[in-house]
Amino acid sequence: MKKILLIAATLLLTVAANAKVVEKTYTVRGHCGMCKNRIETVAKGFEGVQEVAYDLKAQSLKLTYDTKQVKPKTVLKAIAAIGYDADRFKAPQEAYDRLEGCCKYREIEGVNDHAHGEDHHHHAE
Ligand SMILES: [Cu+2]
Repeated sequence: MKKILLIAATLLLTVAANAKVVEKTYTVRGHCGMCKNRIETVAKGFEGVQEVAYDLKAQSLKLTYDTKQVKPKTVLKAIAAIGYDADRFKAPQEAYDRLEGCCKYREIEGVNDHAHGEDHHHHAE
């Protein structure tokens, strides 16, 4: 029993000492200042997220976060849930439909470059 407690204590200390802040950038779709606000507000709401910066022109979200407290996956999923495609998480159609007209980034192109046409599939029927 004593040994188990010792191991548990050692693990706890190791975890506390390993708090690690990293900065990463993800592709997040958006179209106007309102999108920027909403995306940043959601991201900031997570404990462990220290800084957020959404770049409308680059369609990218920079996250500065503590890897021990939060996973970027969680943040990106929450952003997708309010209507914005975030990295590999695509916003559900119903969430996208609730966006204001000025935010409909799937219909209004222009911020993006068209070089990578990943969404331009043609259906035979
Ligand atoms: Cu918008």
